[in-house]
Amino acid sequence: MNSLKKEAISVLQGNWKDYFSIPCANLYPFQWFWDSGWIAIGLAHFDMQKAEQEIQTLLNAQWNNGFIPHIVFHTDSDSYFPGPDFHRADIHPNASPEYRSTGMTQPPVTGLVLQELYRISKNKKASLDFIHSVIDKVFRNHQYFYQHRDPHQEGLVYIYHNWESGTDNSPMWDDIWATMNPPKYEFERRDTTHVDATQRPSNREYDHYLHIIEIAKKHQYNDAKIAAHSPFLVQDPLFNAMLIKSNQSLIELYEIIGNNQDKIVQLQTWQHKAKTACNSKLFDKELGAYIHYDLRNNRPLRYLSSSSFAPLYANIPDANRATAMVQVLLERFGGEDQYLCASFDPTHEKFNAKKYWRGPVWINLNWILYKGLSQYGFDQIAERLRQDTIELIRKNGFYEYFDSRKTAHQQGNAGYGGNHFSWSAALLLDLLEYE
Ligand code: 9WN
Repeated sequence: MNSLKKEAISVLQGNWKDYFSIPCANLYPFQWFWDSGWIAIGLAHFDMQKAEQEIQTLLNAQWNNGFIPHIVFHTDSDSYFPGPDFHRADIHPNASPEYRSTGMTQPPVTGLVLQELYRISKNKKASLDFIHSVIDKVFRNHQYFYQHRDPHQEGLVYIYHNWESGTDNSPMWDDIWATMNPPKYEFERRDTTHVDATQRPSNREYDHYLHIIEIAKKHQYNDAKIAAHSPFLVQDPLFNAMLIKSNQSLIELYEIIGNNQDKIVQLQTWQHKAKTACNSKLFDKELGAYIHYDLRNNRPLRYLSSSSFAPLYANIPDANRATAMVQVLLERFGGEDQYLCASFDPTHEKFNAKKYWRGPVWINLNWILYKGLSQYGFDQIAERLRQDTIELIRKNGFYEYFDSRKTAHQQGNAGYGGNHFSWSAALLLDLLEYE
């Protein structure tokens, strides 16, 4: 077996905790929503039972309004801040009585992950039985989003916290921080005891993160009140693309299962409206890709990031638009000195090659872009993305993120954040299959 593959499997085995996986020891000691999805795809390549258990455990923590939290605190650990005592999601009337969690969510990848498990499975019947047993929970999660996160019934759902985006420290949030003036909180950061502080957000940025949670808590995490009062309310192209891709996956899986015509019709209705809205509201003609929209302050956030191209994976742009987007991707992100794909526009003054989501390459976004580009037949650039991803990991190890500048890799290690990071290992395992 390829030695990189062996190492990836051992990272995932090391992060497996009996019935779920942690993203990374010490830095992230609990179960995270979208991490679990990516991890399940990797697990499926060598242990389908664990892949299914990962998803089952996540879905067990679903609230009875369909909401799935972004962190499930299965164990006590003081190596992460903020923990359950800060989040206090239990003040929401629908919170799970059994699992402690946050009161925010993350990009809804579960639908697309179920379809990936089915694709990877060598025992389609057994996989279909599993999918059949959980698919309605995922449908209810989508129902939650369209009922509670789309106040103007546009077909686009909002996020109310940067931690819901998954791309937590992206420079576009700076425009929102500029509208806020949170108090200076007294708290003890834990992340910077595990990772060099220059690779993580600043304390002042954390004040903003905590303040939004305090406002949500003041309103018992009530969605309508959050929509009315949260200073952060954003329609995110990555988040909506994951929901749209997952809608499509649910449609196709329900078709295989049969007898679910009502749900298929509902999903198709959401799908049509969502794709149309994405194309009309979130596409920036001048920049040539999809951007975020600040719903609180009614303005587009006109920045290019790796999220700008995620709609390719959900088949949102038509072929002409997709071709033009690929040009933009190559011009801005694809210089000869760059590994694909920086998380933020490398030609922009706010680009920071080392800091969290302000520039470095993340493996999950590369996987999303690889899949999206392949679907449209852009095989050459898709293959470059795949090779870049493999090379970054081969050179540095299974880091959380990587410097996009090729020169940085000539001077030693240029992998940043946590090491032995689960989704880097999981999605590499999947990418290796396309050789
Ligand atoms: C907050 C677990 C998570 C990822 C996010 C990533 C980082 C957490 C943090 O780690 O966020 O959720 O404390 O920085 O930005 O995408 O899910 O790996």
